Amino acid sequence: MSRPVPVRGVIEGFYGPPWSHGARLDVVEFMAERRMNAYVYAPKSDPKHRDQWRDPYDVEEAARLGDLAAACASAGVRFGFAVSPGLDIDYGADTDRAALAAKLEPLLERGVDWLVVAFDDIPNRAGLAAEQVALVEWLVERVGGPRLTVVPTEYIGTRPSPYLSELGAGLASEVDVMWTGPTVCSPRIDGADARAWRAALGGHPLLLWDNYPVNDAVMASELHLGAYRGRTPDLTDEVDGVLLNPMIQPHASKVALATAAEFLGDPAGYDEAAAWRRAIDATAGPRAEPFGALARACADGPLMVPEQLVVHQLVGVVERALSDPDWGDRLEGLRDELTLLRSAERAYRDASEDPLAGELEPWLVQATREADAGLAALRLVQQVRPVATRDAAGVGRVAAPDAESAMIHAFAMLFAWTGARDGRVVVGGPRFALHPAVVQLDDGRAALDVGLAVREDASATDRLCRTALREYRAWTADASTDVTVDAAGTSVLVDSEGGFRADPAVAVLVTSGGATTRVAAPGAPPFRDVRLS
Ligand code: LTM
Repeated sequence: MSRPVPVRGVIEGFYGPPWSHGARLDVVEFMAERRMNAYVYAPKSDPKHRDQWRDPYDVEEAARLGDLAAACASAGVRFGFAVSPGLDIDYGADTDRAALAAKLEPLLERGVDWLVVAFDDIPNRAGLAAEQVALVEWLVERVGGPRLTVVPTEYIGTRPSPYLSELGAGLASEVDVMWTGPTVCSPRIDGADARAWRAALGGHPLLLWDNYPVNDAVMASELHLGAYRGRTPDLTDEVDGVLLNPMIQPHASKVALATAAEFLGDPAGYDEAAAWRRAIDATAGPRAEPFGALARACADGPLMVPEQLVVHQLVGVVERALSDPDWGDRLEGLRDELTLLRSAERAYRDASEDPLAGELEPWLVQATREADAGLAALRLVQQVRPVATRDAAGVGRVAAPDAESAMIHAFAMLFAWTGARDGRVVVGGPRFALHPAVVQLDDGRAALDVGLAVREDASATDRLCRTALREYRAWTADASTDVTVDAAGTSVLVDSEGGFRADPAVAVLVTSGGATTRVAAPGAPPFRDVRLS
């Protein structure tokens, strides 16, 4: 039996420019509308959260945090404040303990009742767990009532380790502990993973720090616009909370947040595809259609391999249709998807009032480049095939491939492809992308999972351009100028201008060299074609 996860929300815990105050308020409202109930302030790049954790917030900063806490409270969202002192704290030193207390007390006075002490992303060493335990014990005594959550230094995996045993045994049983799943950005997490992790820690309440859709550090070239996925309903029975670490782009993060809200509120009833459509509508409003095309082209990331992208699947359809006389029909799905993708940049061009416009800009520019290259590749595929147009009466015009026109299209594709390959952000699958895939070895030590960490040569555009070039090269080996038209087994007369007439009820087969195209009446190739004008 899976139940709604009790604590569900966001931990703003990424590296990179922290969100603006306005964006935080907007996301909190968006979350609350979807019955998410927790927000933790933990931006790694707020110096006073981590690098200079001892420095108190000034009056203005403290007021803004107070305002955020109040906004959370009035929206029914629990506000947590995180401090990350592990880079240089002397755990036992009275001065550092006093600095920590001085840092937290003004927040407690403003009503903050959830503190998160984060010890992630610091070097591990023998004795560290005991020192962290002693500090947290002191903090529990010092601050009393507030709920305390610890992000341990080892926060990934499913296996025991000396650090985890010592930490779990030492922490007071009510202190909850965070975990990111089997790896940092975990593609799959299930109930057994959570049970194993809790056992490694001796049974503390468990909060999943879910690193999706986060795109910081090595992932900054990716925009994770896919739906929340890869978490099984039985996971939700094993954790006390799930907090998503969002992207550097707050508004674009709403796609993941909205879908996660649906899953976490009703894990067994989650319909990923329907939730994704709703999330795209809610995120993009009047621009949902072009934004949806961008989302489909940017849905890959740690939770989804690029080969599952719609564009990759449609390239597969084209590849399988290359020797099919109906290649034109099979190509239309990809043509339409790329045309829509290409329209996205235009849709956001005069949209300075829409905060998504600025966030999406590099990806919109790249989407245009990828779509241009992909469409040029499809046009080249058409150029090395015979084509015909027919009207409703069956009157038509036919053309064989033309060497000059085919070469012009080959060059056009190469230029467009160069433009796409010069881009630095990922749309339609990465040419080279990294994910921080730290995992546990059997003995609990940390290691990199190279298979998860590196994604190479997974661009749908590259795949399509290579296919088109292979087709062009194959045509050059057998570049016939002849063209024949066949209607139900009977050869049709073609005049010197390429004109012909055949029974409109019959689809004709147009053949040149080794390629054949079926053309109904009325009918035309997928792209306007100079050979027919
Ligand atoms: O995940 C945790 C606990 N810590 C950091 C996050 O701050 C960071 O955003 C993610 C993704 O890069 N990886 C981490 O290790």
